[in-house]
Amino acid sequence: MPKSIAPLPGLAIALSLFFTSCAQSPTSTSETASSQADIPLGAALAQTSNVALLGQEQVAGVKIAEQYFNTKGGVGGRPIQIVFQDTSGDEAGAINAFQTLINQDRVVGIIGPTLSQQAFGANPIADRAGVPVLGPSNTAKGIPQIGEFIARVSAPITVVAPNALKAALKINPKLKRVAVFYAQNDAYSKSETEIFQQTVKDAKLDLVTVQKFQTTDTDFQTQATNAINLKPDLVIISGLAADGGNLVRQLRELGYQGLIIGGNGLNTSNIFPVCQADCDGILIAQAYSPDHPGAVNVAFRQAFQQQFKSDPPQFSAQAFAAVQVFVEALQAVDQQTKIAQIPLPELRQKLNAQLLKGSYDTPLGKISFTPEGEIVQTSFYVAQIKMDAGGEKGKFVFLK
Ligand code: 1QQ
Repeated sequence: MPKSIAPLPGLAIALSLFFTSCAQSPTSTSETASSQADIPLGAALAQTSNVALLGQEQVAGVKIAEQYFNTKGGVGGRPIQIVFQDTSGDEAGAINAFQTLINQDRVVGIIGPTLSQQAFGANPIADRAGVPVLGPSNTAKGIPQIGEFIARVSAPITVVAPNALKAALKINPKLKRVAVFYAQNDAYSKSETEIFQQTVKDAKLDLVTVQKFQTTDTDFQTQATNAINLKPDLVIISGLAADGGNLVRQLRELGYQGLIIGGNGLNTSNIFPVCQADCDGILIAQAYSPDHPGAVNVAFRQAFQQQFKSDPPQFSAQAFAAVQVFVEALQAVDQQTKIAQIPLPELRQKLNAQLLKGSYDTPLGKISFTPEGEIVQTSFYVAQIKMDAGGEKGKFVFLK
C-alpha cells in the first residue's frame, strides 16, 4: 500500500481563486458578428477535474489577455469577449464544449482544448465546421496535421523536451542509467515519452526500464519499485500533474535519490501540494521565460504578478499568446473589410488564413506559423523546482 496519496489539498483553494463558471454566451443569432456588441472568441479549457490543475493557469492567461487587448481598443474599437466553456478532463467534455462554442455561442475561433488527448477528439469537429482553433498547450505529434483550421501556439515536444535531458547531463555528467515512466492512456504522454526515449538513446545512455501507468492512477508502488531495483540515476516522467506529482512523491518515499525530469504535464506549481518537499529538484523544459524582455511580456508579467503575486507560468503565457494571435489577426482582417460586415462562416475562414500568415511579438517571443499551423518559435528554457524545507512553498528557478 502507498504510504500516502496526496488528496490535492491545493486544488479546491486554488480553483476558488479563479473564475470557474462559464461566461454569459452572446445571444445574437445574426449571421454576422455585427449585431453583437463584442466579438465572441471561444476558450474551451479544463476548468474542472484533475486537468484543471493545468487548465486554471490557462484561464488566468486568457483573462489577462482579454483585458489587456480590450484596454488597447480591441479590434477596431470593438472589444473581444472570451466565451468560456469548461471541457473538464476528457474527450467528451472537449467535444461538448467545442459544439456549444461553434453552434450556440457562434464564436469566431477557439482557444483550446487543454490536452492533446482532447484535441484529437474535438479538433476535427471545428475543422469540419470551418472554425479556426489555436491549441494553447497541445504538444503531441500530429496536432497541426488534424486539419487546415488547426494550429497551435504550444511548441511540439520534439523541440522542447530534449532540453531537459541536456540540463540533467549538465548537472550530473556521469549519469548513465535512465528509467522512463509514461501514462499510456494519454496522447501527449505517449508522444513525449517517444521523444525522451529516443533522446536517451541518442545520448548513448542506458534506458534501463520503461514503466507504464494511467493518468487516473494514485498508487505507483509496483512501477516505482521495479525501476528503483534497476538503480537508475535519472527518472523521466511523462504524465499529468496529479499522477505525475504522486509518482514523484512515491519514488522519493521509496528511496530514489537521483535526478527527475518531469514532462510538460508536470509543468505547474499546482503539483507542489501533491509532491510537496519531494517536488524539489524536478527539471522541466519550458517554452516560456518570465524574463523574456519583450514589451508585451513585461506588461503580461506585471498584470499576472499583480493578480497572483507570482511570475506567470508557461501555460498562462501560451494562453495569452493564443488570444493575442486571434486579436491581431482579427485586426488585420478588419483593416481589409470591417468584420461587422462579414458573414460568420466567411469571417472564420478569413481569420484562419490571416492568422497563419502573420507574425506576432508575444510573451513567448516572436512567433509565426508554418502553412500547416505549426508554431515557429526560437527560445526555449529549462527550469528546476525549488521547494522550501517545509514543502509548502516552491518556485520554478530558470537554469542558465
Ligand atoms: C498536451 C500537453 C499537456 C500536458 C498540456 C496541459 O502538453 O496534452 O499536449
